[in-house]
Amino acid sequence: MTKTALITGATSGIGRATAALFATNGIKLILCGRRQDRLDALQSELGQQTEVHVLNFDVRDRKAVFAGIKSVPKSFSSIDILINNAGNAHGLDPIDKGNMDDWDAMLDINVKGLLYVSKAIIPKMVERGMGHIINIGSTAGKEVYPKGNVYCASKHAVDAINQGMRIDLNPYGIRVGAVNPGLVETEFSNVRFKGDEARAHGVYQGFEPLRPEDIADIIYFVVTRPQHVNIADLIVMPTAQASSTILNRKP
Ligand code: NDP
Ligand code: 8X3
Repeated sequence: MTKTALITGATSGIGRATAALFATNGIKLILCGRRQDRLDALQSELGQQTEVHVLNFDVRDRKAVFAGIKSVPKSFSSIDILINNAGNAHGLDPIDKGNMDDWDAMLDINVKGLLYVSKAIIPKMVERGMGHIINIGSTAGKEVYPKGNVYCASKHAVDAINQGMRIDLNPYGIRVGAVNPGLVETEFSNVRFKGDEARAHGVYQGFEPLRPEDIADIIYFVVTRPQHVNIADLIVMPTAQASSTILNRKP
C-alpha cells in the first residue's frame, strides 16, 4: 500500500534530501516549509515521481500548523510517516553573551514547533492504531559543546520528547525513533551564522562532512523496516568526527 509521509523542513538540507528519496520510492508526500518558491519547485520536480502536496507554515505558529495540516486533501489525510525535521541553530555564543531572540527561536522552533506538528498528527495515528514518527535530533542532543548551550538544550529536549512519545504511544503500535546526526553540510551553518557564508563554509573545511543524502538514506532505511522493528535511537557522525568537540580536521 502506498504510504503518505509529512516532512517538515522539506525546503532544504536533510528534509529536502529525504523528500527526494521518498519520492523516488513512490511515497506520497506532504512537504512543509516557509519558502514558497522552494515548495513550488519541489512540487513540480518531485511531483513527476509521486503525489506531492505542499504546506507553507511557520512551525512556531500553532494556529497555522493546525490549519495547514487540517487543510490537506482527503487523499493525503492518512499520514503514515511523520518526519519532524524543521529546525536550526541560531547563533553560537557563550551563555553570558547569548541573544535572547536566538534562544526564543531555537526553543520555539526546535522544541515547541515539533510538538505542535506532532499534536496535529498523532491523534489520527492513535485512532488508526498505526504510524511512524522520526524525530531529527542531533549529537547536540546527546552532549553539550562550548557555546552550544541553548541549541544543545533544544536538542536534548527533542531526545526527551522522542523517548516520551515512544512510551506514551506504545499502546497504539506507533513506532517512534530519533536520528541524531553530527556535522552535515546543509544551510544549517548559514542560518546559525546569519548569512555569513565564509564562516558557515569554514565549519565543513578540512574533513569530509556528512551530506544530507547520507541522512536521507538512513531515514529511508528506518521507515522501511518490517512493522515489528523500531529503530529507537540512532547516532551518525562523519568518520572524521568522534564527538561534538573531537574532529580530525586537516589543514
Ligand atoms: P537546513 O537549514 O538546511 O534546513 C532547515 C529546514 O527547516 C528548512 O527546510 C527550513 O525551511 C525549515 N525551518 C526552519 N525554521 C522553520 C520554521 N520556523 N518553520 C518551518 N520550517 C522551518 O538545515 P538541516 O537540514 O541541517 O536541518 C534539519 C534538521 O537537522 C534540524 O532539526 C537540525 O537541527 C538537524 N540537524 C542538523 C545537523 C547539521 O549538521 N546540519 C546535525 C544534526 C541535526 P524554511 O526556511 O523554508 O522554513
Ligand atoms: C548540528 C550538529 O554539532 O553543529 O546539530 O551542533 S552541531
